[in-house]
Amino acid sequence: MEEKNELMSSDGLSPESLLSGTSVLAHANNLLDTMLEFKELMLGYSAAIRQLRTKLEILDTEFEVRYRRNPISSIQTRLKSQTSIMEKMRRKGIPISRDNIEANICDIAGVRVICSYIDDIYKLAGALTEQTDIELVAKKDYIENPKPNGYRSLHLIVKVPVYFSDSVKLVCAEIQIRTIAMDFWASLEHQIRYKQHLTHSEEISLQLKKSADVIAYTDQLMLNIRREIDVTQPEKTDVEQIVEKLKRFDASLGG
Ligand code: 0O2
Repeated sequence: MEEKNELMSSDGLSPESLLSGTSVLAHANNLLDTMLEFKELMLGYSAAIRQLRTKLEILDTEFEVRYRRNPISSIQTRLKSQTSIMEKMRRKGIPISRDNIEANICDIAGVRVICSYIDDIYKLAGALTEQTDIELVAKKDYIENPKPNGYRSLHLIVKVPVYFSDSVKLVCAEIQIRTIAMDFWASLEHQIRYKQHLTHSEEISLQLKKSADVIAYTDQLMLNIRREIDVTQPEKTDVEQIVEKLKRFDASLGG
């Protein structure tokens, strides 16, 4: 009897029962239930990404029709991988469960918006978070307060409603909004930091910080140039105004 107990697995199943068809099927069934629960969780995040992308694209089109200018250069989205989610939970020392993941990880749904100018970032962030169905949970302004390494970007944690056939769920998402120049810096810095798995030497950190400062200066310069052009536009003739309106009419409405 004692010998048999030693051979039992921690959940009380003997090797014989583990090998029996019914037990294997029961385990497979439980495993699939867990996997499907995870799939449903990710369905909400993936839907939130789609909702946010649509909202942002509508704002961009509105700008194009009204002002003949696109504030958004591109939108990138990503669903955090299962491995990254587990790794983040482990780092935070939180036991893994659906509820804990939902309550503690806000960036499973990630949307990155790349803008042309710094003022576009704030216009978009304002227009999006003022929408009545969007709840702003947190805002980190790394443009006003850049990270010590030079990282600049506006981060918003929002909740967006996702409608299913039988329920509505408020789903959390992280939106990073930055200029093309800020994105250029962040992408290369990310590659250098993560791909090479190196801690920067002080010299490299200094150079990265210096290049971030140059980029911030350039962003400001480009914004000043655009504003100067905006205010020094000569008065348009009647014909020019008609051509301008026709161009706005020609703007693609997407969809
Ligand atoms: P990935 O693969 O881009 O998702 P959190 O860890 O999110 O709970 P934290 O660290 O305060 O809390 O979040 P924060 O500061 O808002 O930054 C989260 C994300 O911003 C990162 O996600 C990066 O995408 C980006 N980020 C922040 N700091 C830097 C930086 O110094 N350089 C670069 N290139 N990106 C940065 P992940 O999860 O690290 O990676």
